[in-house]
Amino acid sequence: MATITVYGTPVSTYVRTVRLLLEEASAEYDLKSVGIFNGENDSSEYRAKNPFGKVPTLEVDGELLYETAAITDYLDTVVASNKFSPSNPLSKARMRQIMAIVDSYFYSSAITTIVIQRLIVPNQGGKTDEDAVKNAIAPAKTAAEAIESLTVGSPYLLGSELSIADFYLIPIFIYLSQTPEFDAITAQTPKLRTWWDQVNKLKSVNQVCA
Ligand SMILES: N[C@@H](CCC(=O)N[C@@H](CS)C(=O)NCC(=O)O)C(=O)O
Repeated sequence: MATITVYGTPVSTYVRTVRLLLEEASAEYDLKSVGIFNGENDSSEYRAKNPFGKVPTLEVDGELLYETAAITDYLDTVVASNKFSPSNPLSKARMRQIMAIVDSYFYSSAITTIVIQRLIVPNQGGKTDEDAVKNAIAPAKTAAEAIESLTVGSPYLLGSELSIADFYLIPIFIYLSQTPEFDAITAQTPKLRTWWDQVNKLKSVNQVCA
């Protein structure tokens, strides 16, 4: 079996996405710490692995792979026999659509703005930019409602089986649900609320996101 190393910090949502898949597949792996709040991700040593200075990066038997969509696709094939990608073409397209919505719209509004401003900035002695938070609510709500319209929502986003889409959205909800904006953003997403109540209790979620 290949030796799998994940570079990144356990608090990163995208690192959590990769680790959720690995835990659900019961795969062995090492996590090598690369901090994102102390500049480690910006070091020349790390940029040699990932030129964008983002986490995670995966190393498998000396091969480096970055970008979470590529990493999860690869790992799903090699450690999970494609268990986390639906075989039905439309369901698979829905999974990719949800992943792209997280990448392109949800992460920036929910994490880069709301979560950072509400949970990280005050924790580091700064003052929340209330205008930035207020302006991020509408795009976050649009993203949540778009996913709501694509999801089955019970028990998992695409139905009876966990997929990579769940691994993308769970880490976003973990943090967003700790902010006062969560209720407004999910006010019109009852299926996502039900989904969240269920996936929140998964053992892998407790292991990776605690
Ligand atoms: N497109 C990248 C995004 C990864 C990403 O944004 N990671 C964040 C942590 S969740 C990061 O490395 N942030 C550090 C920074 O931007 O300096 C992927 O899919 O892996």
